[in-house]
Amino acid sequence: CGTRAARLGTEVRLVMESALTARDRVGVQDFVLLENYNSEAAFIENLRRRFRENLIYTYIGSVLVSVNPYKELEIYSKQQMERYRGVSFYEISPHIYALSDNTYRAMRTERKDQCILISGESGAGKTEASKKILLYYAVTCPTNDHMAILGDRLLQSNPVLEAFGNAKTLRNDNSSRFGKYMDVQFDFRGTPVGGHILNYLLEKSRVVHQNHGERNFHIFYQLLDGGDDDLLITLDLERNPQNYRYLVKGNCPRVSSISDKNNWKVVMKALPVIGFTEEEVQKLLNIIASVLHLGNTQFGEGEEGETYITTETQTSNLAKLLGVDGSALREALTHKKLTAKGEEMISPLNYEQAVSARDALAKAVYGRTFTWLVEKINQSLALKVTEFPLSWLLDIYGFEVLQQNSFEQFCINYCNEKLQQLFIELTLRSEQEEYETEGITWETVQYFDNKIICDLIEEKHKGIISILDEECLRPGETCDVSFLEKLEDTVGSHPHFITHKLANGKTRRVVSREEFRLLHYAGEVNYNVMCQSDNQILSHCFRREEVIDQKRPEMAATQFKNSLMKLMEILMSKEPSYVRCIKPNDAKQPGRFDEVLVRHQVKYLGLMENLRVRRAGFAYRRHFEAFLQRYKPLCPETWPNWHGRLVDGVSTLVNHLGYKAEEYKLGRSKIFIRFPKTLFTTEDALEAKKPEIALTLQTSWRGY
Ligand code: AOV
Ligand code: MG
Repeated sequence: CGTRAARLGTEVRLVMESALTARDRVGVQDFVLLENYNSEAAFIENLRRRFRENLIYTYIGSVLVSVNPYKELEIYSKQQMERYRGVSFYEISPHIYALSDNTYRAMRTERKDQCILISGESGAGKTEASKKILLYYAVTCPTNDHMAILGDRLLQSNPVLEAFGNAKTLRNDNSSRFGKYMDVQFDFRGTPVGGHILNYLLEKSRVVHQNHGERNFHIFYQLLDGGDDDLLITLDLERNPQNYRYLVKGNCPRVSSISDKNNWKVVMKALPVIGFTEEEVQKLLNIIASVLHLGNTQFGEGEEGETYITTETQTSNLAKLLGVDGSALREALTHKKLTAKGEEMISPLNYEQAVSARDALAKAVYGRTFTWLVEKINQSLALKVTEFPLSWLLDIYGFEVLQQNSFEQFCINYCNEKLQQLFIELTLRSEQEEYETEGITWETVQYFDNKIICDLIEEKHKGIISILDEECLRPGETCDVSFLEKLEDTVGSHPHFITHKLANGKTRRVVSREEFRLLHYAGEVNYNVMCQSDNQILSHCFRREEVIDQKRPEMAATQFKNSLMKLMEILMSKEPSYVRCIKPNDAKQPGRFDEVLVRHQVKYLGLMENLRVRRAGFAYRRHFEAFLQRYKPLCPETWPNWHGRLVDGVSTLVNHLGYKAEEYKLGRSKIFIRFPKTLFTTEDALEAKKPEIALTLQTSWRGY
């Protein structure tokens, strides 16, 4: 009874939110209830008001919009989780837990695979959102001793993946530098019983180079700061990150918001939980150390142009750590193996080539270690039985524009284009279907479809990726120039593609001769032509590696495109839920709401269109049963129980409430209400009735 009363108290408070004064202060909790839903200014004002009150979540129908608070809020406790368990979306203030719970229940009752798509630009809060969802599942789902271990592993895999796959960038102190697609499997009781992670394109170039103000992957700094003296001696490492060439490029060894020492402890505790033996942990650390040593390997040039290693001790230690023969390693760093006419030939590398080979090796070693790490985690989460429904979670890197944008930014932004496409297709489609199945006339809404940009990138033979592939397969080092020329020939007239050349023969200043610009849905980005030699991402990260493997490469961009296509296919077959994350300011500070920045995101995320589609005439819809359950106290004929058909109950109720014909429509299973005002009046009436019905509620209120 006490809990009920508490819940009722909460309900009263929440319903209060819909009263006019509260609405003025904190805005509406669902944008569809905005009076002026066509106004972008009203939309942003609503976001701003809620943000000021620390209400970072707002709905657009079933889409959750989240604004990064950049501070810890007391809204993620276990008690909060309990509040959201089994409670319908609209009855309680918006929360990532409500979305998690709804998805979970939909999966159980409808037995359909679900997926939660989290999008937003770098630093908007995607990874934090994904962690909150996982935590919600791990804490609230029914479990037993065995499954508790799995929940623990799911949670513990996060700090490990973040240590190896995240880094401090200018936009986010804990930026994901890989895409993560995680699924959690549940059994018929709703207990999580297995999981799997797919990772996409780790930004390997970061291992050897970081922009100013950025860092390498966290794990390097964690090891140097947190590892005890004995460990560092074994690994032949010094504590100061500034001693390592791979860690000094960004000139940013410390980040005030990050404790490398504490995080190191967390990672070391997590590794055994996710199944790493002591020996494997040691191996892992050896590899991390060896990457640092590799970075410090220096070369000299002999009289005849041959290259030799000047840092001998380093190389011997390196060989020891990697468990390989010292002379073989020396040779690998200074020579290349060619196979011509079936014969193997060894030829020396010049200085630049040796430096490149060293960096390529470092990236390859790190990249493969990361893949191995994900495999290990997957083994520890693996499930034996497979027919149960799944809940998927997609957290990718957000759209980003850097000073210098190269192949990796291209892939990251392309990935975001695809997700946006999916969002457009699925929200519009499902919305349209809803009106159709309910027999309600559908009004078309104009929106920007970014398919045109996806096509520009991925179309067969004519898209940028195809052209890139062709160019990179050509022998010779001058592919950057010919790549740009070919792009101009093929896609030069595309409205979303720009180079320095203007149609009148003049030169455009905002794009240099080595760049092309894409007008993405989220903004304009200049990309370096990607085979460029000082960038070398493609030629090193992929070509050379692949050549070492003696395989003909399937080009990186195409590989990435194909894996994205597969991902989209998987996602299309699921029931999607969306979290749209917004970054309130670029300074990573709490309490700051930069309107220009927010407006830009609201625009490109298509939130206004989303809202318009959602409204398309009706602000609000609810299943007959839920509507009746909530408002039945307002009509003597439906209170305390209605025994007839649901639709008749709803009809009786709204007649009693005096709804006019133009205010609502009854579909096949739902009531559609045209104006927010109607709903607010009804909510206010319910509010006024609360004290009177409170006593009765203790026995009949189901806590909707
Ligand atoms: P991202 O995943 O969207 O960026 P994160 O989830 O890493 O962004 O969020 C960036 C930072 O914002 C976090 O490290 C937190 O400090 C803060 N933050 C985000 N959400 C919350 C929240 N709900 N409560 C408190 N602080 C939060 V990227 O991976 O860069 O695209 O690539
Ligand atoms: Mg992230």
